[in-house]
Amino acid sequence: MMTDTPDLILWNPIARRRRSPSDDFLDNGLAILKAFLAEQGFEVEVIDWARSNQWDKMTPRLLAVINRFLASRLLSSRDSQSKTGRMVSRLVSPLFILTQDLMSAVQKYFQNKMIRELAEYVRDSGCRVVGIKTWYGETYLAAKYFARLVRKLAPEILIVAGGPHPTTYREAVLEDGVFDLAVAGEGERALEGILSLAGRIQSKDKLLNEISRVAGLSSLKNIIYRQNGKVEVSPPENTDANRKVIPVYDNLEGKTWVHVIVDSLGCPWGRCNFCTHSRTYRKYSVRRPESVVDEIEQMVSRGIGIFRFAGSSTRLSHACRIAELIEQRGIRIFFSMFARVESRAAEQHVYEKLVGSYRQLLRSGFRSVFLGAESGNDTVNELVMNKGVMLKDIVATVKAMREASAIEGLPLDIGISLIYPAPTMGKISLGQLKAENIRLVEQVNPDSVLVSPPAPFPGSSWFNDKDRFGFELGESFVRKMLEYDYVLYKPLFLWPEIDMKLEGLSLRKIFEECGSLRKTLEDKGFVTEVTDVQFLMMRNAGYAGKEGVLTFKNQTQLAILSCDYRWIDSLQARVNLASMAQASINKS
Ligand code: B12
Repeated sequence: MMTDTPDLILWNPIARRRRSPSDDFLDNGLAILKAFLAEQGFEVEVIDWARSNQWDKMTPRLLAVINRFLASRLLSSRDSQSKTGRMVSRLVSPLFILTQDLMSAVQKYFQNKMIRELAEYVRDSGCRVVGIKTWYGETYLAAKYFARLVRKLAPEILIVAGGPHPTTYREAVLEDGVFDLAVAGEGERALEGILSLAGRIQSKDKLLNEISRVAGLSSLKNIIYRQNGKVEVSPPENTDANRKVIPVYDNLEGKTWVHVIVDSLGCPWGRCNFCTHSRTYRKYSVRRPESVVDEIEQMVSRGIGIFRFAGSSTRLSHACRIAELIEQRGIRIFFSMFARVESRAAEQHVYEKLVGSYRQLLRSGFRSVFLGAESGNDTVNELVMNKGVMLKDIVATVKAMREASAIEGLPLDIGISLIYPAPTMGKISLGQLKAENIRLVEQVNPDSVLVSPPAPFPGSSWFNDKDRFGFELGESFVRKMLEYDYVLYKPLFLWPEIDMKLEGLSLRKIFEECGSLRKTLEDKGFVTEVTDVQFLMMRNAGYAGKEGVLTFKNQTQLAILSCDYRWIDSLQARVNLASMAQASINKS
């Protein structure tokens, strides 16, 4: 920790247990804020808890080992059809729930203790402003607990919430009075403005009044603030990916050495009915390929050789320009990204161009990709999703990727995501939608399928036009969503209900339906719920083929269920070695 008084402490909270082996990637967002603010003369201390050793600190080893033993029995009996298997499951289940409850209680104790110590540290640091990166569920609860403590221990410190949550949920983040301010979207210039004012104005009340006044005049953008008892949002900043600075990582301990690189902000399509990314970034802005590749080179010189593009949906022509430069400069890295299904991909000339583009990407180190397919039914894709692509486009895009991979002789893991169940708007039955989703998966034969339940996020068309899409949202919906913990692998009966229905289905029914599609696909031999970043991790750690994916998935599931993270920790160590080795190839 620091010796000088920081102007700002930025904290990244975590949930009590891991959600995924990729939870502790290097946090580019916080590192960008630190680098940008340092350029403006501010001292920033980043306290990033998303580190493997931090989860270990909250988890009693012995209990985790017992948990792992029970979880492995449960998982193997779940897959067994025999009478003995069912009996084992019946005997082990209550024991497992007991050890899980005990684990949660112990973790909560340690988490609260650590948060209390952090609040004391912040109080004693002399800083005037503390910022919290806020995410879903338990992480959000942790952020609120910390904010309450800071309020009590150091009432003059300004508490600012930022990151994905206020970006999505906006005014709702300030509604219960825990945070003083919030920032929606990019935090660089909003924090610069806040820190400049904090340097001039000593009392917190006066500071808050001044920030609200300036935000009210639109001189400070992206600010969520209170004025006259109401929560207001100042106008959004113009999106410009070229203003991004190169992040500074000052502590790599317990992190996975994969650098998430801003290639673009926003989405080139920006019209999907379920999505809010176009609200976060008002327009699609691409970062100059030279800047992207300069940043890649800098990271490589620091020993990082694996990358993930941050774009919500990187435009293919832009990705190709970056790939071309990577090739020209002779840089050897691996990377993954989200890509968009190409409209009219089935037309011969578009298809051929696609194959060429993906060949170029593969040569520059592209190794895994995720595509939003959303559904296998064209009416749903058009009316419900407004994705701008059809079934034949999805099939042809994946085919082009496979062909490119075969021609270059380079591997590519392809994942597609589906939203199921989805609004049907009376056009099709749920059974038919499910069948068509299965047909789509069979046709494209992806390496992984991500099946997500529908969520009407505030700001999306699904939310704004909920009646038309068949959503019933209660008064507490947004509040509950803020704290909702969407954790894969959690047994269905443990999911709390929320005030939401889709075409008459309660949330639990929605999850049940979603799980049933996942199960059908798994029974048919498809891998589900493995993401592009997880492919990057496992392949670099030496897990090859479908066998490797299944080992990775089983081990991850076991580790996450039991909180015995030794396997994930060793995976991280192998990924880090691979990242370093890849980076070092570039030196010779
Ligand atoms: C790449 C990515 C990842 C990567 C790396 C994340 C990372 N380095 O931050 C991986 C795969 C690890 C990941 C993991 C997760 N992700 Co993710 N991820 C993204 C993605 C695609 C890009 C993020 C990015 O790099 N943006 C660019 C950087 C520069 O922006 P940024 O980090 O948001 O930071 C800026 C602002 O948010 C703000 N800011 C950030 N922190 C703070 C703090 C303060 C105080 C202030 C004022 C401002 C501020 O300023 C920063 C600079 O401009 C986004 C979707 C998207 N396109 O934005 C989803 C997204 C952020 N992820 C999401 C989720 C849910 C997750 C997971 C919880 C998934 C899970 N495992 O269950 C985990 C959480 C990881 C964790 N640390 O706990 C959600 C967040 C939703 C929410 N409201 O919480 C998003 C929006 C995707 C979605 N569902 O639409 N993710």
